[in-house]
Amino acid sequence: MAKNNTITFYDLQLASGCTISPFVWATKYALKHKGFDLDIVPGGFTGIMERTGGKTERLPAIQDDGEWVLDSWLIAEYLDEKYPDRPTLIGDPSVKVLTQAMEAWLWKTAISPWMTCYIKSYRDRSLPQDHEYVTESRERMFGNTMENIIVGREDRLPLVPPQLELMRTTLRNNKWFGGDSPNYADYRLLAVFLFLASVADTPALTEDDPLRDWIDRGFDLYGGLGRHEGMSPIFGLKLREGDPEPFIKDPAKMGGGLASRNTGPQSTQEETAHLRGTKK
Ligand SMILES: N[C@@H](CCC(=O)N[C@@H](CS)C(=O)NCC(=O)O)C(=O)O
Repeated sequence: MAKNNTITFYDLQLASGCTISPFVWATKYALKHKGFDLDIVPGGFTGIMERTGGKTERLPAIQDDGEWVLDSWLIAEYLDEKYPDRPTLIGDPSVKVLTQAMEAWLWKTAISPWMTCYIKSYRDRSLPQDHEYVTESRERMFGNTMENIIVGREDRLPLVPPQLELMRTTLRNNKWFGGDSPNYADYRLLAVFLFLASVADTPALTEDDPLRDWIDRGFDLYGGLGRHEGMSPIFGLKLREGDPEPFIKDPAKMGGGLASRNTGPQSTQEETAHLRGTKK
């Protein structure tokens, strides 16, 4: 049982002290959701084994009254199991399955291209003692130099926002992915945008992106947990001629039956008239 309501949290930070990893961000939110105070063990990419006494090479990790728990998903499950009387993170097993599906999609759609745009600032913002490791490990991962990886990013950045319509459609009809209040699904997905804000040296989303409402509400949670001074604005992407529309502006193009509820002919007659060609 957490002593003094406090759980030891092994952070993965940039030089500014801001958390970088999406896994670590999601865990920070999960602990706050459960109402815990965090005893933060600071640090970056190098020295994780030393900081954790040889327990892990990867973060996040927590220690709850001496008990170690590793891995962001296992930590969330542990918290729900150990503290069932506190607000639920996952609840029904389908939340985990669907969130993992959504997250896999979002990583492929957004984190992958963003990594190729922000890898250099990711390294430049890391702790000085991490620079060499981050440079070498990430250049090995990409098979290219940091400087080369980011070439052409102004052409790639505008291609990402139009791909995020799935999230916009969902949030048009729901306040949170958790429904009326946020749950672990929100934290896993918000973590991608928190990661973005921790490394973005130029904005990735347009000022008027409808995702902004959910992102801002998410960053503001728990006393502004996602508002660290080391983070950068993610809205303000300037589009150039020929760039694709960043999001669907006409709700009529969103595929009626999916998002609307059939409450009788009244609710469908306009669409029916359109289908039958009898619309006046
Ligand atoms: N499955 C693990 C993944 C953890 C993980 O890969 N963490 C990365 C941070 S993004 C890490 O610790 N990297 C250390 C390194 O790059 O050396 C989880 O969900 O916690």
